[in-house]
Amino acid sequence: MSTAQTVLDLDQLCVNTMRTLAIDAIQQANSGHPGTPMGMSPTVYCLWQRLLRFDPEDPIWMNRDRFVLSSGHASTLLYTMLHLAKVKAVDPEYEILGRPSVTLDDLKSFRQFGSRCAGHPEYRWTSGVETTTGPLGQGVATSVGMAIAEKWLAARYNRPEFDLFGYRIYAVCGDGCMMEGISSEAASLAGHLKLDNLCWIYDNNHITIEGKTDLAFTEDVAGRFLAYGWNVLRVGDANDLDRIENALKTAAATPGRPSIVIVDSHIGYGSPHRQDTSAAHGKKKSSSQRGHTAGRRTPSFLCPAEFTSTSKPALDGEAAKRASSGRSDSASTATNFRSSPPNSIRFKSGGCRPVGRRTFPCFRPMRREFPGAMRPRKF
Ligand SMILES: Cc1ncc(C[n+]2csc(CCOP(=O)(O)OP(=O)(O)O)c2C)c(N)n1
Repeated sequence: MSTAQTVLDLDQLCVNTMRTLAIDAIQQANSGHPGTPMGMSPTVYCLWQRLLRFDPEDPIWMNRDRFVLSSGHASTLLYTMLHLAKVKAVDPEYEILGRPSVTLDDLKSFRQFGSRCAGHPEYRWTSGVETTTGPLGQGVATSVGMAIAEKWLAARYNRPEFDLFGYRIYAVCGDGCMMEGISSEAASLAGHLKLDNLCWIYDNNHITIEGKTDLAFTEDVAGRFLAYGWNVLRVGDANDLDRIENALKTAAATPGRPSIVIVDSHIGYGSPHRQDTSAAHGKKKSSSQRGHTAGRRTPSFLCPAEFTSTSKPALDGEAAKRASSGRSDSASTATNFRSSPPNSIRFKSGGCRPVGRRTFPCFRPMRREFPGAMRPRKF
């Protein structure tokens, strides 16, 4: 078998495993939203595998790309990705624990009390979740704040030859997010501020909770975003990894404007009776349908050996390689920065903190005393 063929097969295997694990988790919980994971697994996989600079071994590296799942109801899409990418867990003190963030057992306890796989993604509860999402529109709005934060950090601390910050923010959203006023306000601001570090990926499946979107939502989304000053890109087939990759790369290479990639997808893709219907949005599949979707009657929570091997990096190691090269670049940048700081910054003797107002921001973690609550630490 040629190398290209092997890569293709690994891509397909990973996408299908994301889909079947999502279905199984929802089936086991007897509740959840399978439609978007079925339709958008290829897009999310493509982003993580081919573009994202995110090292699963170090999910808190400060210059990592941020991934936001604004369609929080489709949380299994994120949990399966975190599981297959073998993202490591961190504790409330921001120490890497060595254990995976999302195990197969966590997926098996999806939507149960205390599970790492809560119904909607929760920040600081499941490592790799960058912000809590669920209320439609909230994730995309937060992503604009994140993009502003990155621009601020870069403007304040980057110097010629010392690029400490340069990460991108990706947010996956659906029709529900687009309908919310908050996403319009945030998108308008992002266009005004020319946030070219921001990319929204719009799951354009024409279906929402009540039925077809044209019951209530017929606006020209592309036209709206053009008017906001965004770079608008379109991918006509959510299963075409190369086109998705091209669009995301074009977005990353477009200066001076945020980008939106409109991906035409099929909700519940592969489900024999529910694809392209609102029934796929939030209903579990019958076990016979689950078997059909997978092309065979799979045992529950089947995870091929390619992804369970502990010695082999998940996702072909590409995401990790990209991030760890970025990490070592930024580590050496930081070292050089300290040893020979640019003229505009002076350091206290022996320390790495600049004097005067240009101190590095220090983001202390919040302590989670018990599930469901967060308390600020006393310093
Ligand atoms: C502000 C807000 N209103 C209502 C809901 C309830 N809700 C959850 S998912 C959903 C429909 C989302 O539709 P879409 O984004 O098209 O998702 P898809 O059907 O493609 O999965 C609704 C109304 C919510 N989560 N947030």
